[in-house]
Amino acid sequence: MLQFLCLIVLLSSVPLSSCHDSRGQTHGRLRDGVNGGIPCAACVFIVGLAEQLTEIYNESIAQSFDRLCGYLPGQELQDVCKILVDEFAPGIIRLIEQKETPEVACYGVKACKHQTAEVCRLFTPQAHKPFLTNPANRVKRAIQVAFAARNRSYKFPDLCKIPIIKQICDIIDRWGEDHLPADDLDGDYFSDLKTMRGTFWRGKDCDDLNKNIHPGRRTTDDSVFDTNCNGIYGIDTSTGHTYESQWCSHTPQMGIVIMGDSASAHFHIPPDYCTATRLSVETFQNLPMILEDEFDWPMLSAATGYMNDTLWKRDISGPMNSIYLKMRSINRCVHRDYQNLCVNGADTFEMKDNIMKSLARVADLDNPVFITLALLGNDVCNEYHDLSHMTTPEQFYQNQLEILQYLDSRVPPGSTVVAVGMVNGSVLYDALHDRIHPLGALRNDVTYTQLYDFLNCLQISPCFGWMNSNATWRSLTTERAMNLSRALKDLTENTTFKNFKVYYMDAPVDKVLEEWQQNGGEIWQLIEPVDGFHPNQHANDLTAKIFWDMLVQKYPEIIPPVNPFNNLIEERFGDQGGY
Ligand SMILES: *[C@@H]1O[C@H](CO)[C@@H](O)[C@H](O)[C@H]1NC(C)=O
Ligand SMILES: *[C@@H]1O[C@H](CO)[C@@H](O)[C@H](O)[C@H]1NC(C)=O
Ligand SMILES: *[C@@H]1O[C@H](CO)[C@@H](O)[C@H](O)[C@H]1NC(C)=O
Ligand SMILES: *[C@@H]1O[C@H](CO)[C@@H](O)[C@H](O)[C@H]1NC(C)=O
Ligand SMILES: *[C@@H]1O[C@H](CO)[C@@H](O)[C@H](O)[C@H]1NC(C)=O
Ligand SMILES: [Ca+2]
Ligand SMILES: [Ca+2]
Ligand SMILES: [Ca+2]
Repeated sequence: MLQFLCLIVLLSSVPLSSCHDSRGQTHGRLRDGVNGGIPCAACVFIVGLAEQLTEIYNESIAQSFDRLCGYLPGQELQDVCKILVDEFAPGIIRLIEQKETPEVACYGVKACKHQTAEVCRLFTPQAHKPFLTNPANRVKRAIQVAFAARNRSYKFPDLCKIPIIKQICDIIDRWGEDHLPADDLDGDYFSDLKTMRGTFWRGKDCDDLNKNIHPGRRTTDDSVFDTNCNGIYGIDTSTGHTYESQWCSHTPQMGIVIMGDSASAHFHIPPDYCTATRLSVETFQNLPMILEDEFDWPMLSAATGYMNDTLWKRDISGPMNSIYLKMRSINRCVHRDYQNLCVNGADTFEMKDNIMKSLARVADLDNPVFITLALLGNDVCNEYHDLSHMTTPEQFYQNQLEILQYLDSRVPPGSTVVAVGMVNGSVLYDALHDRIHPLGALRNDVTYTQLYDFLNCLQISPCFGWMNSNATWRSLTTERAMNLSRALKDLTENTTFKNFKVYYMDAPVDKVLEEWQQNGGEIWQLIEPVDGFHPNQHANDLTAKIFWDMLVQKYPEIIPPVNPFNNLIEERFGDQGGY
């Protein structure tokens, strides 16, 4: 359970798959970090929350741990939680009772390890002993106190060996695999289950026993059945023709594909997970679904969103619009023809080595696609404290070229690819640095700067360069990102492909911020509060509108003409079977 409360999952925006990239680096399953890495962060967040609960409910720290375990969904998970608490509680409780900070308590039980010169700290001591003395001595003493509390040293257990947690680990293992639907009987890469890369990610397979029936299939004039899953089928008895041939077959239809990273998958951790005052037995109710979707919300995303937030009000809220919905409003025949091929932590290496192969399209049988290639930051974002782990412009060019060449071999003629440049992540620090993170909501004792420094101290940040209090690093990272964008622009301007035309577009971030501010908003309101890194629901909504407007203005030839039969389709087929 330690792994799953709150912020731990922030780290899932990093590569999870185990593979060697062409820089010869191994992507570990989760980054190792230093000073205890992820277990240390998990311990600090959980002890920090538990310690806040003691104040909120006027109870002992032991009672607060019980309370936290009781909030987890399912008896089995609660039982495991109690076992883990029993393992660590003696030392932690003694240290917290002595007014030590959550960090010192976690060093005490060896969840955090003193490996580098610094002691990694998150909270400003307020209800705790201030750090007047040498922090290293505090840590040494804490280890003795914790040991004395139970006469046995502490060791972080291998959580994935615990049966109920093993199930969760298995789900997480899937995150790094082939990015295909878990349940796809006919192997056409479409499914009729929602989570696990199912219909939340790609249009529903309306016949999962026939691989020739799926969203995006070009229709023939004579099929009475719904062979492309767009909810349009049958014969118009007044004319003797199928509705599909009358209203769709001769209109230009383009499916929507987005290939990118956590930003376009719409990564979001419910803020309640990290807010002590809001934790309750209801908080983690949707956790199973959220885990199965990799903490992503593609069905609410700027690229492929089609739902509203009413089902998950507690976890996520805000308006929704998407490129898919725009395309569908132009031609209702493309209903369900969307694919969100985004993976948390994806950079150009992972895209070319693995992710791009999850595209579902048959060049000679399917309709053309509109692909947005949006690898917005991970080529410069990782946990390492240096520039050498950032992709070079030459390598970026080469990777993107390989991706485009692969797409050329896979997409039907007449397709379109829009390659989006990198974002300027400097905005994150500028907008957030002195604001309070949800973990510090009770006592205003955690700013985003403190969170960034803490994650960097553990070397587990999803983006050392931009999530950094050092301005030199932020501008070096932006400079590299802009160089990569230039390389991509250069590539798109000097290369042609057989089956699609490729366009370059700057990431619409600046325009989104501008419009939001013009309407009286502030930039921090567009950023995910828990991770301080991703665009939130409002940003997704606005991005869809602005990206679409940019396309219409800059490249109007991309936008297909409106299907004159849309109204007839709506009248006859209603919601076309929904999703
Ligand atoms: C907290 O609980 C203790 C007893 O456990 C009680 O003496 C004290 O008055 C309570 N404080 C508040 C603010 O309720
Ligand atoms: C730890 O061991 C010492 C000496 O053996 C003993 O005095 C003490 O009571 C023990 N403490 C605990 C919590 O078992
Ligand atoms: C939101 O979705 C639900 C279920 O999909 C639907 O019943 C409801 O009408 C939708 N609300 C809005 C405002 O679109
Ligand atoms: C990046 O954004 C920051 C503001 O957050 C701005 O000061 C800087 O000039 C931008 N850099 C580039 C290259 O656009
Ligand atoms: C910021 O980072 C640069 C590059 O590592 C370093 O030279 C500089 O001393 C740092 N500045 C501060 C204020 O720490
Ligand atoms: Ca299928
Ligand atoms: Ca099928
Ligand atoms: Ca159909």
